[in-house]
Amino acid sequence: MTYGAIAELAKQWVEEAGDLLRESLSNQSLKIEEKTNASDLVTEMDRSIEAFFVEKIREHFPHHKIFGEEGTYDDITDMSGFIWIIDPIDGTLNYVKQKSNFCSMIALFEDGEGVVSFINDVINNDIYMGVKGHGVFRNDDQLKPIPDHSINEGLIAISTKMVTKETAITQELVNDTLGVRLIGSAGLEMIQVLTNRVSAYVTNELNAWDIAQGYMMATELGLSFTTREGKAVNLLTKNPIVVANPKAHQEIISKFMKE
Ligand code: 2AM
Ligand code: CA
Repeated sequence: MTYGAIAELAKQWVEEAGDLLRESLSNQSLKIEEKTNASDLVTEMDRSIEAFFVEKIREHFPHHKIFGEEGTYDDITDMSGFIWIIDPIDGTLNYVKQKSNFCSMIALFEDGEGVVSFINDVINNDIYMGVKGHGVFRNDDQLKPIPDHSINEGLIAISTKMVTKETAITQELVNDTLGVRLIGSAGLEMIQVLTNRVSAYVTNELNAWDIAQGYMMATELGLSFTTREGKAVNLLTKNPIVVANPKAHQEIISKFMKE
């Protein structure tokens, strides 16, 4: 099956999951539990959307491996072969508190390289899709390449933990830009960079399911996506990341290397 054919099939699953998520917003008795702390939540929808994707993948691609936030871990010790990475709801705290600003994401990697990827901006009903060799799309529109520019010409997005735990470098970074924007969903923050609404996204350590989908799309669009040390992302561990156009990316990495 070509990457395009896989994407066509997976797009139907992503659309169906988006419908289920929109319908769930009117559920008054949604079950919510804390994971590690009061700001780290999981709902019955995180679990059921992951189960939905897992069922579809197993049905169509029984030999592919799966790595999902809510507990689907096949025996994955390296990135060889086909691996699906799932974040059923990215920004669960927003899903619960705001009923907006969350997304649903899946990506397929082949031998460590992202080949098909989806980020569904559920409330805006915008599905972002990356297909290796074909580009990145918002619904039917292809995203344009982003002109190289300095961080002082644009906005920066950062993860919330950088504000509370890394104040000095965060202040320095923000002072060099036109301003800072925070959403609280890594997927939607990466979309901001992919659509050139912010120039860069910088984070503390995030898991594979938070970044894999944006990583695939950013790479396809010619953006730089690395750890804060400028090293290649390793999806088998957590990574603090910088994603930006190559010029802004280099400026940000230089700041981290001076720390
Ligand atoms: P999630 O909603 O899928 O958990 C919020 O700043 C961003 O960080 C979201 O993308 C959120 O994803 C992620 N996140 C929340 N808690 C986290 C944790 N303990 N470790 C890593 N990422 C986390
Ligand atoms: Ca999640």
